[in-house]
Amino acid sequence: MTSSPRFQPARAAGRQRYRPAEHSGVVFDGGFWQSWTETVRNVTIPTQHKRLEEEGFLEVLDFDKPAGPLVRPIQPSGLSMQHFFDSDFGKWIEAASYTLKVHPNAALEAKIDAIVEKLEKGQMADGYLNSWFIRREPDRRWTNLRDLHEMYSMGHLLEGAVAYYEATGKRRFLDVMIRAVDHIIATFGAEPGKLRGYDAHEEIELALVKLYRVTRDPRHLKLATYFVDERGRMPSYYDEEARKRGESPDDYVYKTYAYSQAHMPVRDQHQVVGHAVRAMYLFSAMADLSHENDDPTLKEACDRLFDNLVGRQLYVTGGLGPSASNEGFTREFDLPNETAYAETCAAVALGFWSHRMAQVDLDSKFTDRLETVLYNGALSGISRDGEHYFYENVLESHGQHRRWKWHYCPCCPTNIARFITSLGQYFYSTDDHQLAVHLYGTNSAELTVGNSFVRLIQETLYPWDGDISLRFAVERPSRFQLRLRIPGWCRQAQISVNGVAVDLDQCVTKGYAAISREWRNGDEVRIGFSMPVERIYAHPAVSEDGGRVALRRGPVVYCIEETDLGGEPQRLRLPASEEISARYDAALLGGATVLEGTALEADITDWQNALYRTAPASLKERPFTAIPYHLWANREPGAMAIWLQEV
Ligand code: FUB
Ligand code: ZN
Repeated sequence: MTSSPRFQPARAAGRQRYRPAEHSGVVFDGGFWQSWTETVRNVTIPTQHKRLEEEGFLEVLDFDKPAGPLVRPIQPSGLSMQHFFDSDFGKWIEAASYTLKVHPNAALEAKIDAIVEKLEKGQMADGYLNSWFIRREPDRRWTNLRDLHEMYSMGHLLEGAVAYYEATGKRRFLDVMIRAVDHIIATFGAEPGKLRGYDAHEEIELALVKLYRVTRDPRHLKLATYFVDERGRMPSYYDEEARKRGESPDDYVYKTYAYSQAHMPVRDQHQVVGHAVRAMYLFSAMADLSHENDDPTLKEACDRLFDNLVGRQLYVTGGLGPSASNEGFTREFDLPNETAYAETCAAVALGFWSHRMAQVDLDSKFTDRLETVLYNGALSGISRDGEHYFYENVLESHGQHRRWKWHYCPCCPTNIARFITSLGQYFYSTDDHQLAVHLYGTNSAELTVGNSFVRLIQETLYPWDGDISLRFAVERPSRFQLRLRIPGWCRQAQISVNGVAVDLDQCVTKGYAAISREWRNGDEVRIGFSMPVERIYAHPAVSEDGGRVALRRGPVVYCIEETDLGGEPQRLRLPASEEISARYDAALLGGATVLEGTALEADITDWQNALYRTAPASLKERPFTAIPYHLWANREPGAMAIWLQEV
């Protein structure tokens, strides 16, 4: 076996950092993720392109035609969803490119090339690129960074361009976007004569780091750093910009720049506030920059913010941002279930942030959250058929919630698509001496540890079962340290190497076991994570969940749906002593482990017309089946609940 050029590690800069696996080097050839990745490749990617066409998203690229009527009207903020249509096909190109890298597809490539050709034609001579402003309002470009998403859109195009270049080697799109970045560099910065602004919807920052990792052009890193450092500087650029437009800053629809995490410099922020997706994209860039610039102050800020999110503001599903009014955070411990906004994009972006944190600090507290969103609050955003979606991932429903084919603001479908099509990169990381396994699920992976090429075969029924086999195929004996994440949910773990038990009391640091040895061809590591059904309780300050319990097994959070129960799960009372069992149901939506038990159901038959009475409802036994939350709303519509009353 020789080291293939496809799997060369990216050149490291600054401090040592773990390098995520090349996503294309990890093949899900069985197990849980096989059907999801195939469905996203075969159904989601083509149908999303179809929707983009049908819904007029690609029409915005017809720069040689006069702009047609608006497909999305202007909102009170002055923003139309159409302002950022570029971001949607940017994200779609990114997701499609990840599939292309492993599964070449000339027809798909031609669709992307057609978009790139139009973008190139439409790009202004000075490099500016945004379909809305070029076609509709060229004189208003860069006049409203607070509301109009110009750099957000360019950031997504840039991420798409990097992914397409890495998949195909074609430079055209990348060059278009480098010209757009050159234009931004010429326009924005702290230097005299430049605008001292930054986009209120973060995204360009992390995209620039991705670009920098391809180009190694220090200007790309410097621009990302400038945007992060500038954020929240007072007096606010947005006030100045509003005055220049002849508007009063007081008329800002969202009232506070906390909406955009621009209320104070990022290093001073302690609480996660504002719009959830924006926050997660910003923090992802901060994690990246903490490494690239060897800047511990950004890492410290990220640590504080991460602890605040996880300790006070995160749903049990990994969903985040409870409120629709700001698409984000409200007060700490405010985690309503039925009205949860918990946008799919936000959960996906928490995956991005957690993953980046783990590359600079191998701590399972980060990868635990990556796993939580992966199996719960992000995966719930896409249907089992791969072409229906949730934007809001509520934790409770009375049957009013339905998955949709396309959304008025379809940011989420392409986000979940790019997450799943690049999933391999989240499973493993390496540095010169270590191979870290973050996630479990059947796959075969090709990895580079230092100068050694390693093939790793992971076999498991995870997340339905906690037994995992890792087999090594190495060209020649190779010494490195294997780091294995012990999930935070696991109370009893066993690991052996070639049948010899590993003493976990001696070798676990920050939730990762470390096994150093010379690895030889055929070596096998066996892992056993015990996976009982667990009852989860919320902090007493989460008033919605007082007296209630959620069920979890391994990383998977469960819910009860009306279609299984034959009634509303809100009427169930789960006895504290009730034993709950787990059973694999091969017939359920492609196969899943379900939980079964008997609860008490409040009887409604003897209430006649009374809304209130002096005697409580009588209770009768009711067997129930709970299914993985991510699978809900794939069958008949009906009520659903994660949190159940406990008696
Ligand atoms: O504003 C752009 C995207 O649309 C945001 O990230 C989502 O929350 C949705 O509002
Ligand atoms: Zn979204």
